[in-house]
Amino acid sequence: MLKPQNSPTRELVNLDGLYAFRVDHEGSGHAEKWFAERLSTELEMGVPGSYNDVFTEPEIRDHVGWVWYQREIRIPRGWNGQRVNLRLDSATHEGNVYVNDTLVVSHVGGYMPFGADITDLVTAGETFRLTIAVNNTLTQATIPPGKVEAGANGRDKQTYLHDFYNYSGLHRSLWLYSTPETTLDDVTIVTDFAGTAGTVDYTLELAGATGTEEVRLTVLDADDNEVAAGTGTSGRLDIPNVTLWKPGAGYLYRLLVEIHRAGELVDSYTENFGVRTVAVDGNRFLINGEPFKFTGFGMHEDHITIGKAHNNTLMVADFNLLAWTGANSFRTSHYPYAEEVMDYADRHGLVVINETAAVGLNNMFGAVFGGGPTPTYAEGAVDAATAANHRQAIEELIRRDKNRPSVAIWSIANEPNAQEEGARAYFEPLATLARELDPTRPIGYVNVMFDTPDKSTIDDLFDVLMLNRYYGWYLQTGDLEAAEQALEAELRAWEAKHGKPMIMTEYGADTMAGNHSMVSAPWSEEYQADFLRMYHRVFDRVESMVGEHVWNFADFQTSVGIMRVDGNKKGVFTRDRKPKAAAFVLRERWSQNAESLERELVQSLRA
Ligand code: BDP
Repeated sequence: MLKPQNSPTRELVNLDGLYAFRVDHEGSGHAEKWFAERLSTELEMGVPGSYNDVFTEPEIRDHVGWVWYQREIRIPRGWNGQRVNLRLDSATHEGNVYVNDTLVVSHVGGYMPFGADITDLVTAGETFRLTIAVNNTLTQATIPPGKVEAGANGRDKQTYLHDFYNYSGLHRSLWLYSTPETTLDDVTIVTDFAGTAGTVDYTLELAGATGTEEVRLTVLDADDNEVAAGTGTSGRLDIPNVTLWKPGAGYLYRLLVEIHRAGELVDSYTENFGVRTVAVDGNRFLINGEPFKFTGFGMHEDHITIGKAHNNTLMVADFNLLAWTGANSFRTSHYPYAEEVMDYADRHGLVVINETAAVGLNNMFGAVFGGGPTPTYAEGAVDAATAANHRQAIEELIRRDKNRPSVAIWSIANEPNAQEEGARAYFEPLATLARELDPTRPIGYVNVMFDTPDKSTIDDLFDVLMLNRYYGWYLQTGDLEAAEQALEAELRAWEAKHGKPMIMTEYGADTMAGNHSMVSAPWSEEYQADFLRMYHRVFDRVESMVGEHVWNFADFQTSVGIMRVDGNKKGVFTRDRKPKAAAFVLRERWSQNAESLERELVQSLRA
């Protein structure tokens, strides 16, 4: 689904704001048709926002099941004769959307946009009642998976095999938009270059076409100059003297698609793109044919009070901290991020490892989070139902983000069980699917510390090896000498087995900001700094290491447990974005990189 936009033929109305809000404690809202009348409630909730930290009652914070949002919406008067559409940028994790009494769309999966054409149910100039029911339940079939049990207090209790808190609600923007009867439905752009000549292969899908349309394409550069033009629903456009999209210099072109019929413009849509290539060559990761080393973080969409809501100001602040450290990339751990985040990365030349929400497909974590290890790939655990939702997660992510130059790798799962029988049968079709959907980008999955080279059975299915390792934290706690040896030994074993580029997608130590130690004891700022320095020494000795993403950019909220004190404290910044000592270690190591990127940017601007 294309991201809605204003254009000469389309109008866009943002529906963010305050909504009437009701928690469905009894799970009776659908049967009682809460959508059919004004929501009986005094509560209000802001959109976008996670509701969990907004109310004072534990019954709301840890509610498992449905909550309801409602608001009156007026359709602009001028929209007569246009298609009228709704779009939710996400509903975590399941949404039912009603226009007056009618269910117009249901969607499962908490981090993807969805919507509906509501033309037949509304009238231009008049209002309708928009009701959205959102369910945060995670089951063995959902992505990510979880389990619901009866709690001793009579309420349901949600558990899951990932540590970040299950923030819930409408985390991203809602939109009302008009489209013409004949419209651009999808566009796919693949770029390449040879010397100074750039090429743009495009394929369009139209909806409501009569066959008499003429499609015109124009490529505009960043200064609005026309640099290429063509016609037809698929083809190749040539850009002479192309400016490449590069890490640190996110040069964007725009593809303007115009559909004409009988001399009249019926639809107009603009898609941004960058000209660049990504590839794996032996143990190197190449962007535009040049070796690239990832520096940056695994992150979370997580902020005080608003939880997982997208907020543009907080996003810009986070990106400025990233730039300050010299980071050139990040991973959307452990779910797809808001489209505004991806747009920013495209514009500013950040390289993204784009991850699905498939986190916690690993019952070995039962031993860590309580409950004891049970088989992962089994009926009622990770099974055909999980696989179906996992397929959908991959399809939707690639469809949403396929034209983004920032996306360099698709990560189809975080720390799944890769050693148990069943792992290969589960992952082989998913890897094939990702390749079919996007033959242009390397794919990978993120490997957990239990799945050492002697145990893991799925790595050859992927182009890059992404490792999360905690030597010196969960293993050899406090003993960085032993950790250094163990880390190097494992990386060398991987290098021998795999031969492909390796990225450390997580390495980090929990650190209480303000806690200091002469002897560099775990939880102190000194230990976190020494821990990172140790990893960097090892990375610099192992040739196939092409990336380092520290876990985590900032402290983040988690579910309760004996392993966490008010959340995960592996942040290099605190949850309110103050630097720990480790931030300066990274800035020192990566700023060399930042300076060279800056030089490159200045050169490319001069050229
Ligand atoms: C890894 C997970 C990550 C956790 C991290 C940790 O990928 O989500 O937050 O460990 O324990 O297993 O801090």
